Amino acid sequence: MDTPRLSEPMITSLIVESFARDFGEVVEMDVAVVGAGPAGLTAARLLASDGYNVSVFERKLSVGGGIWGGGMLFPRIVVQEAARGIMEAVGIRLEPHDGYYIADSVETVAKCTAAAIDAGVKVWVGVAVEDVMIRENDEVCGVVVNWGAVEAAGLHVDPLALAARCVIDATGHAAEIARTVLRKIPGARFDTPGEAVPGERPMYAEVGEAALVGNTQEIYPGLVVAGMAANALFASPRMGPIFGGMFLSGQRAAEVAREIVTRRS
Ligand code: 48F
Repeated sequence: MDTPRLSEPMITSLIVESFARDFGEVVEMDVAVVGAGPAGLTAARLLASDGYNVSVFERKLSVGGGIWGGGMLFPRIVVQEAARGIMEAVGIRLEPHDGYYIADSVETVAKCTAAAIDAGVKVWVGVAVEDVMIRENDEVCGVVVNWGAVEAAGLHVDPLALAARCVIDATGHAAEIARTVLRKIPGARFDTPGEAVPGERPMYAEVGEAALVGNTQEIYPGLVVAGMAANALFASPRMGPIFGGMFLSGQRAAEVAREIVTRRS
């Protein structure tokens, strides 16, 4: 076929129509994952591999969350044996060192993201989740989204709502979705210290990593917390640039989300 002359209106139409088609499939999802860090990307990939309709919403234009910067901008992360299989499943090369494994942070972001997309995850960058949807029983049943740029500019623009059988809060240290539920749903209480979001404890890698998978749970009907958000909820320590727990938490979040989707289908 001859290469067509470049038409700017055609380019615009292709972008708008392709976006509208794909976004139209997201108005009712199985699982909405908030945050494209290691926990969110892993949970989303595993759910999509099982055929679930999964989207990841990421406020920034870049995926990867806290992976990129490794430790203090040295672009390396460290994982433990338990997470080795999850990393190798997406093709990340690991350098072994006495039971620790070192990975390139840029490679980790690229391969986690590519594997998620290949599995069927839709990744929406520049989209912030600013609220959740509820029904009469006050259970979480969707997310409320707006452009990250609208949020950053402080513009008064109404958001759009997207239904989801399960929402995963993988927003990192801020645990934004869990905090929103506590703030906006009267009577919402979590089975956490103080029935609130106490926030993470200071650095203690051994304890923080050990707690993470257990902290990854359905904290409120329809809402799962994963990754650093889970440790923020249970006042568990931070762990810095050891990332095994984040991938394992993503894996656990996918298991919990499957049960929720089954229960609500
Ligand atoms: O912080 P982040 O990487 O979360 P994580 O998966 O991993 C934590 C580690 O990176 C690191 C660590 C390892 O020891 O402690 O911090 O728990 O990724 C969270 C992502 O969520 C996005 C945020 O921009 C980041 O990319 N995010 C946060 N709030 C929202 C959001 C929101 N309301 N809407 C959309 N995206």
